Amino acid sequence: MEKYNGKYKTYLDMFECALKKAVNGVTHRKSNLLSDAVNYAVLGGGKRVRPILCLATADLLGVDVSVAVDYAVTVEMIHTYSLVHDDLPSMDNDDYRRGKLSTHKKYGEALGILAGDGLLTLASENVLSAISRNAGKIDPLRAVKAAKTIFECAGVNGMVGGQAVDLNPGSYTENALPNELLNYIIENKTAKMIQAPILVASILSGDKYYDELKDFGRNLGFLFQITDDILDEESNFAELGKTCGKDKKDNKLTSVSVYGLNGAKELATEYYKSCKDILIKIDDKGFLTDFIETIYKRKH
Ligand code: GRG
Repeated sequence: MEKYNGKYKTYLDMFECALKKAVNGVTHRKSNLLSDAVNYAVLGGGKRVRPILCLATADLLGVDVSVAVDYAVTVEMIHTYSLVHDDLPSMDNDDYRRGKLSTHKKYGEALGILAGDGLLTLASENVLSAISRNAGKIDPLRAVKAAKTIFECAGVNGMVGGQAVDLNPGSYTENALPNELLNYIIENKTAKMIQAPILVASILSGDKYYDELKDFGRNLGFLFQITDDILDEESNFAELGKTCGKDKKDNKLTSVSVYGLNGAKELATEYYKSCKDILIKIDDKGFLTDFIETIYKRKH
């Protein structure tokens, strides 16, 4: 466990340092409320699951982590923009996030929207700068493919598409069964942005274990969302740092509403086992196996 904690800290410190540099480099050119809102949203907490996945997978595949970290930063910026926008009154309407007021509650709705927009555009700027900066270290075509994968996972055929169906399930194919609809939402809204940082690492390595890692990211994405649904039902504000019990109150389609609490827990166990099986196939040296266990057993 000591070895795991040491590696985890190394990845996290490296990521936080790169993130701060990328955000401050732009937002502190001129201090204003928008800069404050962007900083508040992205530098104030978060589990950093996606960046850790990116760095750990890169490390496992022999990719230079100092190159991978720029992609980890881009993924986290996109992820954070999605949380900021998801909290808006027109979406999930949440007053709290990461244990504090959500960005629009702190800075007002317009700045909440703009902080999200700012993070999304900064994410593009960041990855494009990284491609040119690292041209000597990594084949630019590979670097472009990695960046494109992130935006595909985040866009209309990924997270944004999943969010649209989550907000309006009636817009999905007529007569879809609840579990089909749920799978579509989880696959797109959640799993694609878990897959993205893992696929980036594979692409940067020259596509090592690409298919296996794609499958791993999908299974882990489902595990992540199902544990989220269970926590929404069973946890509390002090643990989660956001309002709980909202899914039930808002009549949301979730793994708990479709399969029941015990059914959701069984499903989480199945996805966890599938993830572990894939990690054996790709010869994980232990870090990812321990990391996914923390996701399976997470309390926040
Ligand atoms: C607004 C385009 C758009 C999309 C929103 C991310 C999202 C899509 C909605 C947030 C609500 C939700 C339950 C999303 C599923 C993915 C998920 C569990 C996100 C929370 O990720 P964590 O737990 O958050 O990694 P932290 O704060 O730790 O980074």
